[in-house]
Amino acid sequence: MTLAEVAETPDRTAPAVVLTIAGSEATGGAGAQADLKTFQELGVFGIANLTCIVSFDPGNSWNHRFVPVDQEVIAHQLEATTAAYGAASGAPSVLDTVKIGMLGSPATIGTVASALVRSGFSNVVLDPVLICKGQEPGHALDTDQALKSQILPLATFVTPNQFEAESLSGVKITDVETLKEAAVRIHELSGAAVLAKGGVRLSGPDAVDVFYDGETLEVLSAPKVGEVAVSGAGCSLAAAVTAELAKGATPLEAARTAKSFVTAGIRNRVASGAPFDALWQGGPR
Ligand code: PXL
Repeated sequence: MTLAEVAETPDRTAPAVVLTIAGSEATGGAGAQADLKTFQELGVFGIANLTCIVSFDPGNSWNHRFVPVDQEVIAHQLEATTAAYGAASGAPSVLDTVKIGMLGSPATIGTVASALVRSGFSNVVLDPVLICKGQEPGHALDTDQALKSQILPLATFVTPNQFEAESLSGVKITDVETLKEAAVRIHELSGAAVLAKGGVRLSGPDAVDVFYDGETLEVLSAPKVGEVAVSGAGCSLAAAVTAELAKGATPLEAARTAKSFVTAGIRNRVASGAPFDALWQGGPR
């Protein structure tokens, strides 16, 4: 349908449009694939612009094999997406909400930061992927630094896991109280709403996350489903926040919906020949 035809169809409601700028994870558990599946389940039109391709190595303890997408190709994807759905596109649903996943290199961070500044999105949800399962903490300090200095200040919502929350806040996280301290500190540094994820990593019977937006401090808690982290949980949580914000939810409502979406997805997780299960976004159905 052309834009002119869309304008002539009175009862048609265009879905909210959302973009993820993220990496591909070949087995489909994490990254852009998890984001797109989450977007579809939550009723928004998802677009993925790829920053890198990750293929786990079954012959080497399932470690990451990481290949960056060429900077020009990243810029071209962002250019095409903005021309089709950005503020000046004339599209019925303007792209106003973006999720940032794995960027992977200082060069990509620079390319994406420039595009974000140009586009002026209202909602920028940052999943600050500093570490993935199987990686050494701090394996790429230049990338961590670039993310903190160039992308974090542009974020309106940030979803760090325990390691990332420690790295961003400088607070050592051992329990819910220190998770709260870290969330408050990250809000003060960034101005963003923060959903700091304790997940299965904090001891106790519940998977506990902390929301803080400068006004409301809320502990989101659900009984743990097993003791092992599931692939795609972090990506899907941030993607669900993104979808809900695009549909008009407040940051706190978006955080609550995302938490229950991810809990249901973990309950219905998918096992494979890999040593970790994958979250199933169709779980809530
Ligand atoms: O879960 C973090 C993550 C994000 N994006 C990509 C990944 C991973 C972890 O494996 O591969 C592309």
